[in-house]
Amino acid sequence: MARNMDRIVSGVDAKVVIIGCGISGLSAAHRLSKSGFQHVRILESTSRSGGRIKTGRLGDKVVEIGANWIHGPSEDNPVFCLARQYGLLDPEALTPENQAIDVGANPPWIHNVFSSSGRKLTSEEFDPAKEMFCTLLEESSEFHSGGGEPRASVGDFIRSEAKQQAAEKWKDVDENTRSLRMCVISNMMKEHCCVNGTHSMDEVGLGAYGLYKTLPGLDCTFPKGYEGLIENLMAELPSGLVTYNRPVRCVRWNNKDKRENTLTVECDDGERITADHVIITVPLGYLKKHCSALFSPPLPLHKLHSIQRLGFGTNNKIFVEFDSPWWDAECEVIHLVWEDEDDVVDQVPDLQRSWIKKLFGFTVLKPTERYGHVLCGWIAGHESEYMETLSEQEVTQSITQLVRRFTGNPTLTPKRILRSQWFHDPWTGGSYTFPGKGCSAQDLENMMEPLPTKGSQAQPLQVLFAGEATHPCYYSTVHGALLTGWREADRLISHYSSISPSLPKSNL
Ligand code: 6YU
Repeated sequence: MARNMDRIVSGVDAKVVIIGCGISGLSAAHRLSKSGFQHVRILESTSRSGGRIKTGRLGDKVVEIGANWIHGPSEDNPVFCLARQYGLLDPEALTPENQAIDVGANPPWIHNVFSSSGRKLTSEEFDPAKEMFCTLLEESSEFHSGGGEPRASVGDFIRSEAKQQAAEKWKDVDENTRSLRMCVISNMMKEHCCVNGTHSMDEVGLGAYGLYKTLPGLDCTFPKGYEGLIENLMAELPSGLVTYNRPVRCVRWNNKDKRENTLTVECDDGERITADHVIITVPLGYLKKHCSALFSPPLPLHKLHSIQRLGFGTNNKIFVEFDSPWWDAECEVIHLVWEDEDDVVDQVPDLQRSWIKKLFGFTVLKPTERYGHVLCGWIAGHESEYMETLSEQEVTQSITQLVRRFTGNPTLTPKRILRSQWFHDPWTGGSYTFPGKGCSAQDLENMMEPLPTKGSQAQPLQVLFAGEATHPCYYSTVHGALLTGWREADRLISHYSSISPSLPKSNL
């Protein structure tokens, strides 16, 4: 496990207010409280802890509305280490073999592939296209922003390379198979819109794509729900530390009026809370919309530009339960390939009529003994945001038509469905961060930089920034978010231990 500062700062009186009780706010509070900070408070806008870690129910089945997997469950992943410590994982996730598997961002899932004419595709039709796509995606990670990249976005790069390579490598393949393989590439693009939480791969910057780093370990889930992690961390905090239903409206920092406190947090209900330090953990989606109202004086320009340049899109899930499976017993992911998409597309032409075409397919909830026959459909982008506006009945109808068409079985009927609606969550505004076009490592540096910025004569470390969008290489993940909470707590612990003597302390 990542080590903490190994320090306890005896009885720090400083008042620390943390905005947001997701994993980053919680991990910051946890570390500060364990390190001798006596006045730590979390203000949370909703009635629950966890933020984008949110476990729900489909009938009697536990399903994840938000974060799904521990990405890279191995020794350097603090989420894995905590989950193991709290006894939250299945035995196979704990094995050294599982921790050693290194597949980068491509889990080796067993797939079934169906096409829009109701046919199951052969591996000859699917595998060469998948291989080409994966190679191009890997190449996309190798550019470093600096102007040398051949295209502005990952989408542009993959589309132009795929078309060129298909014409060369597959010139002897018959026209229909070649066209179908290009449709498979469109399907992969849509899948990666979900992985990246973006509307289109055309919005993901090619130069910055390689900033994201993976950890070894085959992704695993929490059998009783991701929220178990939140519950265990909450149980170790002093009671009453979190105030719920308390949205923050404005952080007034750098107040030069000597009669008032330098730093004040103003809540929606009008309450004003003075503090020595504020840790902001609100999602990037919220910041994009509200940063001009949330800070007074406004954030420095370089920070504002980075908030705009970084991307924050929507990835939603649609859980669908069936009485019996229509997929193979060993199948882990189902791809749905539209046969009219050989132009390498990841957006639909008409949202209202064809939003469902953006759903790339389903993952199968495993093991079957635990979940029965439940699929999780994945849909990203504006099509996903439009889906959120429909009634559950309308979504069910579209899903029913979709599976009937792709399987050629007109009797298939979902038993029940449940979908997420992250875009319309007023405190999130989408799902997670991706590097937009023109982004670089500097943007993530700017995101995490505390205020006032270096060189200022004002009281230091007034406003600190944590949350997944502030991690230099694990943005968009739970482990990234958790590490940023620890990072900002450690920043304050260092600050106070350079002022007051520190005592040694064992690990958390
Ligand atoms: C992961 C996964 N996963 C699926 C889906 C989603 C996300 N992630 P929080 O938002 O939690 O907390 C902020 C709080 O602030 C919140 O409670 C608010 O209510 C509150 N707040 C806001 N405004 C406020 C105000 N004004 N006043 C007071 N309070 C306020 N991560 O590790 N595994 O499987 C997935 C997935 C559908 C939506 C995910 C996953 C992302 C994580 O959920 C997320 O990063 C953290 O929970 C965020 O915690 P936080 O504390 O920062 O914010 C190659 C390559 C490509 C690169 N990308 C790889 C992508 C891999 C990511 N894949 C994710 C996939 C899924 C399926």
